[in-house]
Amino acid sequence: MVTRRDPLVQHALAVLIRNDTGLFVKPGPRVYPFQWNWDSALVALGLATVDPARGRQEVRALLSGQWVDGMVPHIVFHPQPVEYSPGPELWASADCAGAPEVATSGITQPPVLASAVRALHEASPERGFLEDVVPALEAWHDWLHQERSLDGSGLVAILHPWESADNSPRFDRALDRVELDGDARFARTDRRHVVAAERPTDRDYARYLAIVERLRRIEYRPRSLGEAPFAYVDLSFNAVLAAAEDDLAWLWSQLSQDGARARAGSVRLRDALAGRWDDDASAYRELDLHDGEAGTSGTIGDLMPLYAGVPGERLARRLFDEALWSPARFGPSPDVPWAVTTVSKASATFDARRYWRGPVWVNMNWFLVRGLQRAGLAAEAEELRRMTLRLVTASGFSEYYQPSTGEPLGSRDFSWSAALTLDLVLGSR
Ligand code: 2M8
Repeated sequence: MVTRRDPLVQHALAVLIRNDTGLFVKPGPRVYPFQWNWDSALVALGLATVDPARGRQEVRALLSGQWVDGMVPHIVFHPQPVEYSPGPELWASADCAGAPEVATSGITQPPVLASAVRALHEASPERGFLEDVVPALEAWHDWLHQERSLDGSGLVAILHPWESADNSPRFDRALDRVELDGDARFARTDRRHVVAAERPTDRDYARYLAIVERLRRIEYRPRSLGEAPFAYVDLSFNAVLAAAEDDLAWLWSQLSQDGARARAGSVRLRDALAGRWDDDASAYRELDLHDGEAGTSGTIGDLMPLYAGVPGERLARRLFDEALWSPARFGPSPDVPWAVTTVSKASATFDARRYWRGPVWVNMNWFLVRGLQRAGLAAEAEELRRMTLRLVTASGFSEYYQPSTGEPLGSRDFSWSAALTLDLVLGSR
């Protein structure tokens, strides 16, 4: 049995302690100095295995940035003595109705938080904590369905690549349509810490900022999805939401309440995700709202409904054999032994070094391990879990990894890589 004294566990804990500002855990020591939404949720989830009290603090710090309408923002800019650009001035949240006192961004991120709160409660139940945070989670999920719903199908749209795996090639076509207002000038602090070849290009950044500019003029709340310059049905976001709705319904049950909206939300969303299965591709299809029906994107997003338990065992096995673990697509092959690549090796956009465009990420592997377990593919889940642990043992807790060599890329000492290792080693699910 692995215990807290295991060297990998000790190393992971040391990374989280070093990135702890006292109020929240930074995603990485230098590139990301503020509180990011799904980073903190995954950190809290990992901390459930070793320090649930610290995990609860992480959740409370993130929820201090919640907007009056329920949105939990993608970044909470708790004041920090650092230079970071584009920072709070880009978002100007103080000028928006319903923004909290602390500066935040105006968009959100995949809602992992309810799943983290469930993990914390299972590890160490504390009713008072649930009474405080469950209504806040309910308000956030409800906001997603009100503001971002696609024709009441249960699916929700993201309005910015920063709401998911931002630099993924699945967003390229939608980003190409974003018009720039003349010569965009902007400062980027990210490339002081990470080499340019591992980060988004300036061309992408100009478009990220143009979307923010346009959304800011309408206080980040378009009257319809059609009014937004970018609107995309990201399967990762929706799969995370489906799983989180289940966990939220479970949390309500712990408070002896019904959680009917969350339960119904999860059923609708799962049905809608199931309807996006593409039998020829053995994967799911994403949807660019400004472009109509798109096929599979050739990225790991096409596999993510697995995390939410959408495919049954038979379909999950096909997805595993023909996509996730296929040597020609996302799985290990003689030249590219590390999996799961974030882009299919068969795709022309595959890039082994650039952020979200090919490298292996620990959070994606974690989602897929849990999904394989949910589908009853225990041996396959174990294979991926062990590969992920071999990778972090060999290369440390990096933000992402070169899939041919395992070389660490992006930020070193990355918090969610450390936190999810704790869950993969010590967690029960
Ligand atoms: C990345 O996003 C930030 C902007 O929000 C960036 O590129 O600088 C993404 O990987 C995002 O998913 C993640 O939450 C964030 C912090 O780790 O970094």
